[in-house]
Amino acid sequence: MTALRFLTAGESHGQALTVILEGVPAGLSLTSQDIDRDLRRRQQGYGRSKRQQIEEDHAEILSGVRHGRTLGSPICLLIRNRVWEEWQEVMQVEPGGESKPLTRLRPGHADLVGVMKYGFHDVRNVLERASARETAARVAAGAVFRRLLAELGISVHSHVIAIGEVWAPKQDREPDWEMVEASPVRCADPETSSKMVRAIDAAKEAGETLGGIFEVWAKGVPIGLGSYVHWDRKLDGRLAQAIMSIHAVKGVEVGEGFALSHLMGSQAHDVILPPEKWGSQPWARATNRAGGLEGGVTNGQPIVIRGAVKPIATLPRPLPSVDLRTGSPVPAHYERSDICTVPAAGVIAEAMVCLVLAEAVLEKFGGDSMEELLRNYRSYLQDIGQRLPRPS
Ligand code: EPS
Repeated sequence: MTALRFLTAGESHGQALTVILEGVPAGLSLTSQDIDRDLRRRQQGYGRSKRQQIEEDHAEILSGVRHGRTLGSPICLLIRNRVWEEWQEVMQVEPGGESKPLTRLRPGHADLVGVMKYGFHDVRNVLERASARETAARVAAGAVFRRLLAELGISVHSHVIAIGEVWAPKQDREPDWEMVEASPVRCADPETSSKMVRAIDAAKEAGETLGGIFEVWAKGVPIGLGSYVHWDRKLDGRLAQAIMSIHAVKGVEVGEGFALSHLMGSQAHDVILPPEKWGSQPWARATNRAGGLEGGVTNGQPIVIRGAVKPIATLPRPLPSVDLRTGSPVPAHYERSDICTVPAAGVIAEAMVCLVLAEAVLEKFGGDSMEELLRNYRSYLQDIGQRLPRPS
């Protein structure tokens, strides 16, 4: 049984999204503001659709929390869809309700595979759940896991390193996270940010969409999370799956990833420094090409993991397609769409990384209460000669 899990429910234009989290220890301080902060970050980013101006995502905590502390019981969160007002008839739960079936399939979305798989005649039955709206529920869950990790001194950030053809300059240093948060595209370099904004404007003008690459950093992660023993317990594999599960992600890279494959062995690894060179970091390394993971186990360096996002499939200037009902050639369906979701995808990836890390922490250290978890954690850190880092 996994130590931690969550289950989301909800359609994009249904009444609400919900998520149930199980396995969060008792005694963690949690308020809806902790969650709303991340929900807001997910909604931002240059190139988002009008939908984000309609919604003002807010998580109502329905269970599992009392007087600002978790109880150890399942936590149920609810995020209402403001659009529901206008979609009540189309999305009516009870029998009846009027809605013209959607039949013009969008290549690249789940439309075709979904209608075939479930035997539907109306693409709306697929797109309502396949929509990336579901990620609001994931981000809400991730914010709870982020709170848990913060108690252990672990923090998780993301930034955008490419949008379309525009790349941020390569840097070995940690990005300035305040600059990232201040950028409309979540990129720390102001010049690159402006270029990315211009690229999004040009794509919009052309009726196009744009993909890109985000990078997630997890800091303060102790050495020893994950496993080198079994394939399904390797933490790099679990992180990759979690990132790959995000809508429109088509590639995942850990540390220097693909670039390592072109180097000689002597150039590709992170030399272990002698203790006199450790500074504040135990088992310090000269570089972090492995992205904080060796043998499927965290090595105490920051975890660095990237996701490649394809341009989203709902195109303002639709691709040629086929009508599901008649079989005749038609342009694909279009209502409205984001031009670029890469900044938001980074925030969603933070949530997924928080889930995987919180799960790995609970597997290793256990505990029904935060007190018990922290006691176990401190004792491990003491054993390996490391102090609990301060959250940054
Ligand atoms: C999204 C809400 C959706 C889309 C988007 C993500 O809203 P609507 O369908 O009402 O415009 O903007 O969904 C997709 C990217 C997709 O491919 O389905 C959100 O809240 O993130």
